[in-house]
Amino acid sequence: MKEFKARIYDFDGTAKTDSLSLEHAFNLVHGGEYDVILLQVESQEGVELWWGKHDDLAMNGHRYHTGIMTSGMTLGKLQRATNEEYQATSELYFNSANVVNAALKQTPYFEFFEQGLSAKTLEVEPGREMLIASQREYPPSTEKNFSFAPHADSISYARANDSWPIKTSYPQTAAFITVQNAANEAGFVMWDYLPSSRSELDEFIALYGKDEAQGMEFLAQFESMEINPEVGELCIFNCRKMHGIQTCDTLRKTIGSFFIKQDGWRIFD
Ligand SMILES: O=C(O)CCC(=O)C(=O)O
Repeated sequence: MKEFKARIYDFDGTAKTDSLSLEHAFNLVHGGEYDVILLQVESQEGVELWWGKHDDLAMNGHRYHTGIMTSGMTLGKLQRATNEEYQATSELYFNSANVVNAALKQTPYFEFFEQGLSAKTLEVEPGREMLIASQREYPPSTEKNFSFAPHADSISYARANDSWPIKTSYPQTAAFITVQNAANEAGFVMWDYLPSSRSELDEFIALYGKDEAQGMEFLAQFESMEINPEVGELCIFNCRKMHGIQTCDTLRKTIGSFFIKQDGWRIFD
């Protein structure tokens, strides 16, 4: 199994270096031994090729959050839909996944996870395949703290709880590859705080939306770490813990997905 240069992080601030296969790194994060591992998986030129292959898909840009654009409608947007919005939003999500997944399966990004993790796509209901991945663009921003505000991701956290088919609270891992860094090297920040439900997460989002300083004060009670992945590094992390992307002063680009284990690794976004 191919191994990559790894930087392994802990909330105590230490970073260990090692050499790990993709699956070993994923198992360490998914099993809760570490919260963040960076793997140097591609060169700068290589990663631009990965990005270019996604660009060829010519997917429409979606504004997911104020500070981040994604290449397709991601799960985050579907999960924020209310009961009233769910039907229309889910049609858009699954239809667009249906259209782009065939092309995404030919990308070096997907092939990398297919080879290293034997990752398969995830069907939440028969015939309803989730999107594999998205390109993310962070345009230059003047936000005080974050381009992508602190949040946490769990496949079970839908607002339209009655309609969303996944109720199981799975351990969930995320990964993104950095294609281009912002000039100020805006970091990835993680807090040692795992909201226990969609409503607990929504309480934080409401607090942060109303008064960012109070939101930051709330998070300050938890240990945190700031990590600066380099271009070509894959950041593998426990996405159920709060995390965010600091304000980017120039364009930042990543490609990323989420993963759960259900009869092997499943990739979705
Ligand atoms: O792609 C990135 O920059 C990280 C995005 C993120 O926070 C996430 O996937 O939850």
